Order: sequence, then C-alpha cells, then structure tokens
Amino acid sequence: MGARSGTRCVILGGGGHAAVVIDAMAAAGKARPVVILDADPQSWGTTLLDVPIRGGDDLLPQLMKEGIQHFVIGLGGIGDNGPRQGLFERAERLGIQPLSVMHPAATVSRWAFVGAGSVILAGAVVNVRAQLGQNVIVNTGAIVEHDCVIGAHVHVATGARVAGGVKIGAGAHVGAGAIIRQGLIIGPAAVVAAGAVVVKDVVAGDTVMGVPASSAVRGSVAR
Ligand code: JB3
Repeated sequence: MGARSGTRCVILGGGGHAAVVIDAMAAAGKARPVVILDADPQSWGTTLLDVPIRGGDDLLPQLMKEGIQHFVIGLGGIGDNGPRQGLFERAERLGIQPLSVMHPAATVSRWAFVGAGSVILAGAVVNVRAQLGQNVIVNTGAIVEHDCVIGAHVHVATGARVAGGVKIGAGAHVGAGAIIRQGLIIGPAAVVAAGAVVVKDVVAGDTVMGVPASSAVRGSVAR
C-alpha cells in the first residue's frame, strides 16, 4: 500500500506515545494519520513525524466536515487512564469512529478479539481467545496471554506480562515490566506499579507495588 493510501485519520495527542502510534501505522500501511490535535497551543503549526499538528480538540467537528471519519487516541499516560478515556468518549460522542492499530511485528491470535480503537505495538503478543475492550494499549513487547479479558481503556505498559485467564477491569494500568500471575482479577482503575509481581487479586482502584505486590499509597510508586 502506498504512503498516501489507506484510511485517513486524526491522532488525538501529539507526544511520545503518538509518535509510536504513527510509526506503527506507517509500518502497517493500512491507515494514514493526516492530522494531529494536541492540547498544547505551542505545538500548533508544528509537525510530528511529518504529520501536522493543527490545533486543539475543538477542531474535531471541522475535521469531520473535511471528511475525516476515524480517530486514534495518541495520548499514552502512565497510571491514570482517565484522560485517555475522556478523550475517547468525547470523540465517540461526536460520531467519529475509533480505529485500531496493530504493528505488523505484533503477534495477535486470530482467535483474539481486539476492541475498537485499541493499539497493539511492536513485539507485543495477544494470545488465543484474549479479549481486549475499546481503547486498550498493549505497549511495546507486552504480553497478554490466552483467555485474558482486558477492559476498556486499560494500558498494559511496555514489557508487562499478563498470564493466562487474567481479568483486568476498565481503566486499570499495568506498569512497565510488571507480571500478573494466571487467573487473577485486577479491579477497574487499579494500578499495578512498574516491575511488580502480582500473585493475588487487586481490588478496584487500588495501587499495588513490589515483589510480591502489595497495596501502596497512590502517587508514591513508579508506574
Ligand atoms: O513508556 C512508553 C513506551 N510510553 C509512554 C506513554 C505510554 O505515555 C511515554 O514515554 C510517556 O510517558 C506517555 O506518552 P504521552 O502520553 O504521549 O505523553 P507526552 O509525551 O507527555 O505527550 C502527551 C501529549 O498529549 C502532549 O503533547 C499533550 O499536550 C497532549 N495532550 C494532553 N491532554 C492532549 C490532551 N492532547 C489532546 N488532543 N487532548 C487532550 O486532552
């Protein structure tokens, strides 16, 4: 597919994660980011990997009038997936469609389900019968094993490993390099700190850290 073909889309957020998403889209060659919207006015008029940053999110209706019908959330974030969720829901309310991105160097089972707007990056694995909700990030080199159920807006950060049959509630964050033992339940909006090894269930909204992981005071941990 040529560089100028594919589904045109807007990327919401123009920082480090957006650059990784644009790179994955270029490698996949199925969709084409043609514009970025970013909250920082200082970025307006600049480019990110040759994609122009035109303005803030209030330009979305205008872009839709110009024929752009798809978006990808380019906002990453560490620990708090609320802003990603808020942006996703704002775009959906306007009627623009979320687009999924899969880097060609990711391995996604044909028996896995990937929700709309989810992003699976290079070297990630999503194994058989795993189910990902909408707007999930499986970041570079992360593993989501067989039969996992991953809720909407979850971020499985770089190099994290989620063993078979784990259920992760909406909006939770699994930090870089963390490990979650098979069959556990991680509640919605929970945070698993970077490098933690989780061997028991985590309740909704809790933050756990360490090896083995235990409850921590939110804000005091590396994510
Ligand atoms: O660790 C890895 C591999 N990636 C991290 C990623 C998951 O999260 C990365 O290292 C960063 O820690 C973080 O990436 P992110 O979210 O791209 O952060 P940053 O580089 O700081 O860029 C965020 C961008 O989003 C900034 O340009 C903000 O101005 C913009 N932004 C913030 N809120 C927003 C909004 N843009 C839009 N359109 N709308 C918003 O509400």
